[in-house]
Amino acid sequence: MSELKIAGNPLPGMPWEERPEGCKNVMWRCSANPIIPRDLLPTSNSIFNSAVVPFGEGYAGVFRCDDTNRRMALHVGFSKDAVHWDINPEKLQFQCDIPEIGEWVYGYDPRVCFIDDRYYVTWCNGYKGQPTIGVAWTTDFKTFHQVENAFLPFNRNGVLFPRKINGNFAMLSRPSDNGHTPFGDIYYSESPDLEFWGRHRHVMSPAPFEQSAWQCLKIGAGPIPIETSEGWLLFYHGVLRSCNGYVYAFGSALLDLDEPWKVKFRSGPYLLSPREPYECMGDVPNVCFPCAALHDPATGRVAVYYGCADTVTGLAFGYIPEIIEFTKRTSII
Ligand code: BMA
Repeated sequence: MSELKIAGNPLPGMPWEERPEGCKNVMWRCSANPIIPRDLLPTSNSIFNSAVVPFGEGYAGVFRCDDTNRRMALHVGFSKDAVHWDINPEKLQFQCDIPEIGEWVYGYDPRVCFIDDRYYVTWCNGYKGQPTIGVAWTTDFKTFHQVENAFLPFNRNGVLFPRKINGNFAMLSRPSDNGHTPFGDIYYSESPDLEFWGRHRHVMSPAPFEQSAWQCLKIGAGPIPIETSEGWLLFYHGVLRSCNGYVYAFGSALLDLDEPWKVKFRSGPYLLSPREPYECMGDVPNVCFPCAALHDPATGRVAVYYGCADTVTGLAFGYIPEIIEFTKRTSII
């Protein structure tokens, strides 16, 4: 482990707090949680399941802001410190040359991924009212160019890898249905041009409940995977169905670098599960839903952004080497 290599640009100014005294957990919550309140915008009912990246001298992001009609929309935001955000009250409007694809229905749970020279946004996009994976790119977070939907409905949790694999764009996704899907495996697909997707591979299924119950109903990729010499570090959410409804927690996996559909290790215990009031109370109680991470390769620090109870946004910290060690030590594979 001492020779662990972590890819990525230096990010010494990223949000960070040391592990609180007495805390024995692998990841811990930011003391300022929830860092984004539900009503930051005059018209927002909730701001959660959102994506942030380093941009210019600071940070930019694409945020899921449901309005007080309870319509799901995406908004652009900027920040100097990645903790305090200015979110544009106007919703994000994509430019699209394909009229049928550009017809906005709804959008939610965005991810943002920098590849080569631009930022790609993927999100759950309503196409004729059914969920699939929308794709767009931007260089300036002002103009967003929407391209073809990646997959047929029904699909959610489309997460790009931060570099091409085998010469192709690569994406994880979670085929689903049009409701509150009570099943779900993670799949991998490749595309030479971000338009035609194929080479679909199965990555992983929910875990047997007697082995790891928090992830026994369905699973879905979270933030953009982080490249390390031990494999791609993937944070993913898992769902348990209790007598009170679904419970969303998250854990970690290590995927093979060249064949990322091969899972090398997968954590048995969760890293974070709803227990704070803002994770347990809200529009959908008991949800910790990670969609983005910032990390600094030199220090190994990682900050994970996660939606809390489908209402507000929280931040959790950890050290990548410790998370990798935990993933291997507790692996159910
Ligand atoms: C999923 C998505 C997420 C949400 C979660 C819990 O199906 O809708 O946006 O956080 O359910 O409600």
